[in-house]
Amino acid sequence: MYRAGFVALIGKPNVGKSTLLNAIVGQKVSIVSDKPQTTRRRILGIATTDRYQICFVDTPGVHEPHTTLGKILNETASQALFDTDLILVVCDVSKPPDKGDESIAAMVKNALKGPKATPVLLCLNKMDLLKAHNVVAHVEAYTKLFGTDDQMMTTMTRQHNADKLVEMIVERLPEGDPIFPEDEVTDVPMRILAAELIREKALRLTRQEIPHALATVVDLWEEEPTSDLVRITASIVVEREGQKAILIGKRGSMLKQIGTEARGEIEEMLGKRVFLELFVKVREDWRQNPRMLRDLEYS
Ligand SMILES: Nc1nc2c(ncn2[C@@H]2O[C@H](COP(=O)(O)OP(=O)(O)OP(=O)(O)O)[C@@H](O)[C@H]2O)c(=O)[nH]1
Ligand SMILES: [Mg+2]
Repeated sequence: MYRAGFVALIGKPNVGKSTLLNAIVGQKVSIVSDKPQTTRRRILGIATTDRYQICFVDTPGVHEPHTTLGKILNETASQALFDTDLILVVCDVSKPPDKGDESIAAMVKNALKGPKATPVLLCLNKMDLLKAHNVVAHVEAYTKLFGTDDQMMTTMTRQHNADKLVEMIVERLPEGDPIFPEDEVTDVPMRILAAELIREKALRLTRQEIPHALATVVDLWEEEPTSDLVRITASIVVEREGQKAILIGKRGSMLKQIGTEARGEIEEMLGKRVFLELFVKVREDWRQNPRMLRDLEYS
């Protein structure tokens, strides 16, 4: 019997939700970085086989919000818990649960108040960083906090136990036909995926205090009718001149590298040649500005 359904991914920032989604979908649909709050929108990632279709909904990591953007991110995450077939809570098992995990447990509990008995499954990730003497205590603490013994320990960066986790997910999905066409992997428009890939490269290549203050947007997307060339103009938005200087780098070297790496992945994604032009703009306090957040399509 075919099984298909939606799986909401929920957890603190940086625990590996997007890594999990990409690993199981088998393609990068959600960007990954070692900085918290990498995911900023709801991202659908679809894994289809001849037995099942898992429709993952990746969400921003739930955190204590300090900005309007932060509040929008948390809201996006909590909405995903309603109207889903399974809640997959991702935790960093190398550390014991903290206040952040407690507030996620409260969110999950709240979402389960409705008439639908949505199953909850725990993915205890970053097993590679878990010390042997902490295994029992951490596993017990997480299963107790979320009120379920249904868990799988994983190392998603190496796809360790990913197949076992998939089987546990599939067992909990409703029987039914595929929801999306089998060749579809996401509902995120190419233009936004391209902007996200640029943001990923910028996050990865820059250090310092840039991450939260960085956004990317595609301003222009032109497909040449006579060739397979796509012309893309995009902006990287930061909050301060100092951040702009870091992103541009010495004689433009940083921006050039971001552009080269992003272009390579965008070309791969589109199967077309890409001409990518990048600009860096300073918009003070864009994370607090509802209009800017709308322009960036975060709300
Ligand atoms: N050691 C280790 N690192 C991991 C594992 N899974 C993910 N990571 C790393 O953890 C970091 C965060 O991964 P993401 O997938 O972006 O985390 P996220 O939960 O989506 O984060 P947000 O989008 O910010 O909420 C990246 O540097 C990953 O490479 C794992 O199993 N072990
Ligand atoms: Mg993420």
